Amino acid sequence: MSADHTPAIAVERASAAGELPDRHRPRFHFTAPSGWLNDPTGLTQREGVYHLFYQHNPYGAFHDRIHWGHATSRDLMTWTDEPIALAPSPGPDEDGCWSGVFVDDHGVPTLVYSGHREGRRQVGCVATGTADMHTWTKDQANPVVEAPPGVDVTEFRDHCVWREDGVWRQVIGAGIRDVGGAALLFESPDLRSWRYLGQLSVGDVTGRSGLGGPPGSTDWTGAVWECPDLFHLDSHGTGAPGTGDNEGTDVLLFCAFQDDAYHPLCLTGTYRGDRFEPTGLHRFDLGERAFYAPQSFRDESGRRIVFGWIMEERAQEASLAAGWSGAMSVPRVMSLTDGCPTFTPAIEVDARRRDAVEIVPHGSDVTLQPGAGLAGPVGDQLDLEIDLVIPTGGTAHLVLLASPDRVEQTVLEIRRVGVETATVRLDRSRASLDPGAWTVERRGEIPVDAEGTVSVRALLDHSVLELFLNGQPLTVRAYPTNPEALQTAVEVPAYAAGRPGALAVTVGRFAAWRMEGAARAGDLRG
Ligand code: DQQ
Repeated sequence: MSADHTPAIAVERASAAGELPDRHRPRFHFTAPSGWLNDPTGLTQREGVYHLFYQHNPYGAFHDRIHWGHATSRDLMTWTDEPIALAPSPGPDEDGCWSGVFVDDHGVPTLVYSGHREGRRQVGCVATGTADMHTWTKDQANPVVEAPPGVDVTEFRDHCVWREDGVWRQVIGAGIRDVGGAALLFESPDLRSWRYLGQLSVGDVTGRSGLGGPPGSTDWTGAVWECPDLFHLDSHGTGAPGTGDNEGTDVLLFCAFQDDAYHPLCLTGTYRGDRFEPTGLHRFDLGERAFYAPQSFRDESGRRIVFGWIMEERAQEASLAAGWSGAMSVPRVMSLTDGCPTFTPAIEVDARRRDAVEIVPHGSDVTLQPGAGLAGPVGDQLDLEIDLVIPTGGTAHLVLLASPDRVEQTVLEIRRVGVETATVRLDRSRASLDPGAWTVERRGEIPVDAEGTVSVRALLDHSVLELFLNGQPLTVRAYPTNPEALQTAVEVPAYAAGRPGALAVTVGRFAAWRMEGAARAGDLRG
């Protein structure tokens, strides 16, 4: 730890000691010891130890003077706080050390990140670490990469760096005026001197070319791409760009940003030479900004693991009063199903399950007629697995965080609109009586098989809801005011789209667990 970082650690430890109680704070999702957390950065696993760096303001629950927090884990769930890795200091990152990645530079732990100065465009910086990854030294050569001259760049930040054919390559997120978001490609022999190679991929701010929808739509590719992440994914596993054979797909993940857009998307296609040729565009999480700035890495077992920043969806005053803001998602394993990205919580999440309840055991189908429901467990720190069989035209509701009087409740509506398609609608209109809590609805489509099976995995962790619907994630926040808003249920509405004639739904399985808390080692809050 260099001298200019030391005061920040002192602040961090002091604040952690005086943690404020807040029942909306998640327990098994990672949060900063105190203050602000946003993007996951520098994700890696080395000699069995997972490293989670994250965008962090230790001075308060708001985005300012961003540091790199650091935590380590052997199981992806129980984290130990490490010294803050990077803090702003006079020079190209004097107002913030923004997002970036970890790379192993011939044995030297190295961070590539965006230096931020107020009122200026971000620049690429490098810091090297000691073998224990506790002390990081910013490179004298910083900034090492800047926006390329001759390109009308509106924004320029965030890095994905890999080694290919004996040289380093990286893409940096950008916006090109009147064109759209872009991933700009660079090459370097030493991580210090970078040559601009061109646009690896570029979006369409108008949405007219067929790449994504028009402005305002959930797959609009936006004016700026933040947090680009490029990798290969196939049925055998995953690897760095350029490592795949003809099987599988290359993936370019990015966050569409600016104006109405604020959502992660991913392109599938082919990375070849200096270009990425897209064949498909996919939403990365149906919850829009609730799961933002995802970053992935290949762990030592060969899995493609993704973490994302689960931002707050309540008034900022509430976060300031609580003294914390932002949670990390659970680790998600990304794979391909019929060429489309699908996600499941990493198996390590299951290790937190306690007190199993089989409300509908596997194989003993329960048919719910219109107007009927099945009560689930009571709680806000739960893991639910529910298999539904919904007939074409049928609808099921998953009710979460409901108060006994149903004044507050969060409802996921699943409608099978076609033989192989279902729509989901997350209704938060009654999620909370707190006027500062967001009520905006979330919508999307999920694939279903010919039988109409919808497998739901629901992770509830106080205000954090991470839902996986046939492998499609939907992340959302809910902050009910009633501490008894803990009820869960599966229900079939009596009316289909406001008219009689709703269809029965079969519950093939409904299992539930209480989830053990303690995202932080030694935290015994349960
Ligand atoms: N967060 C970082 C940026 C990035 C943004 C700043 C995405 O590097 O573009 O904290 O949430």
